[in-house]
Amino acid sequence: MLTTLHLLLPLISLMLRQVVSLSPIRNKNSVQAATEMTAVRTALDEMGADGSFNRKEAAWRNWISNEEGARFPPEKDRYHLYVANACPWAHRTLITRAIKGLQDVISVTIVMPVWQRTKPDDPEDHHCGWTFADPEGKPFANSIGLGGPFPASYPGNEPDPFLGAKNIREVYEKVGDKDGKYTVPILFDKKLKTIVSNESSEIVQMLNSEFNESSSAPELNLAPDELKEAMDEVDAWIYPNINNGVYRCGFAKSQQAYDGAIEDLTAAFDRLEELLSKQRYVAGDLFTLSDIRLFVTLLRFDEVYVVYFKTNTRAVMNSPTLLNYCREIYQMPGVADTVNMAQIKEHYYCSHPDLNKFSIIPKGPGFEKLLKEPHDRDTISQQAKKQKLDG
Ligand SMILES: N[C@@H](CCC(=O)N[C@@H](CS)C(=O)NCC(=O)O)C(=O)O
Ligand SMILES: *[C@@H]1O[C@H](CO)[C@@H](O)[C@H](O)[C@H]1NC(C)=O
Ligand SMILES: *[C@@H]1O[C@H](CO)[C@@H](O)[C@H](O)[C@H]1NC(C)=O
Repeated sequence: MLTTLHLLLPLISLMLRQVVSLSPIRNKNSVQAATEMTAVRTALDEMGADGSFNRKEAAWRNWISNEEGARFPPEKDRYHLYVANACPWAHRTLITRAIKGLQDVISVTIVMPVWQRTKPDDPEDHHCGWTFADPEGKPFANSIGLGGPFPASYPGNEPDPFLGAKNIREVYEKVGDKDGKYTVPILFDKKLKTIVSNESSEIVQMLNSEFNESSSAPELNLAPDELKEAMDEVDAWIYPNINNGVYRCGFAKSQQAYDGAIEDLTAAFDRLEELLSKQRYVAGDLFTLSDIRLFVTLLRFDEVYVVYFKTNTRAVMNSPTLLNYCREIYQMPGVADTVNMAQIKEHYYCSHPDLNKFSIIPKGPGFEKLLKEPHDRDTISQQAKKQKLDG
């Protein structure tokens, strides 16, 4: 009994961290939830022994900017992305980088899919997180010693090229941050050896607008002024009910919480279907960052969320409208290269043993194959063609 508890407590705290880390910034309910759950670290913890208030260093929210004298100017080959294939927020930075043709301008390291202990030599420290490939490492099991064995490296996942960090936690620690949640994506400055930003919604805006000089698609604006209002409007319901809605279903710990989340998700799914049957993209006739944000969740929906997060009231493959919408985006130049469904599945199904003790990965419907078939979205709007996304 005691041993079971010992095993469970770190898992429960891991789960709480996960829920918090995936909470939306704008959703009121989740902000409340996050406040409750981050009680471990409040302003009171920032009081020094003498009663002084020592504010913790702010989260990493710097901007790469073209402006004269900027600390982070948009130089070619200066910046790096640390990402995970599974993480939807990291994925949107990869898609934006691809669509803006910045593959030769911003380098990338992809961490391993399955979370591992980040301080394996410290028996008191149970934190699990993103780890770099270790070509000499031994295969491992999940964090309760079951499942796997998972290889310690894959081709395409590499050790940390700059700091020699073993995991993402060490990247944060090496730039002086012992405080945070150790999240991806990270936009890293190779020159100043520091983190520029760890907030994907801001990273994608920088990639969209600050690298025109080295971008192969400088004229393509993924956040055009005339659609900004429409983007904010759709993001405001898509984010809490779809992007984060799937997590609210998956990490619910009461029937009541799940029932509320699945109802919101189902209604938003139907609303999307309706919207996209009349309109080519979520914010209007032009493809925007809001579509990238939606796509990363729809891509994971049938293979992961329907099963793992119990979002089984709907499926993308049963919705011709949403399936065709996903096909169009998947087929945009460079996007398919950013999709690694094997690692998406391996991460989710194997990183939270409390949801899937033995880390068995379900076979799934073969969703990615469906995305390679022709789409019918040209029939929806003519104006969208002008944007020349189809090459
Ligand atoms: N708001 C952040 C969220 C990033 C985030 O939550 N990443 C997750 C993976 S999808 C993570 O790295 N979690 C690590 C942890 O919770 O310890 C963004 O959009 O960049
Ligand atoms: C980013 O870094 C800050 C500072 O350590 C941390 O508090 C935060 O949890 C990290 N992740 C996100 C998504 O902000
Ligand atoms: C880069 O190009 C986009 C699209 O034409 C434009 O909206 C944006 O303002 C440009 N950025 C800069 C810094 O000039």
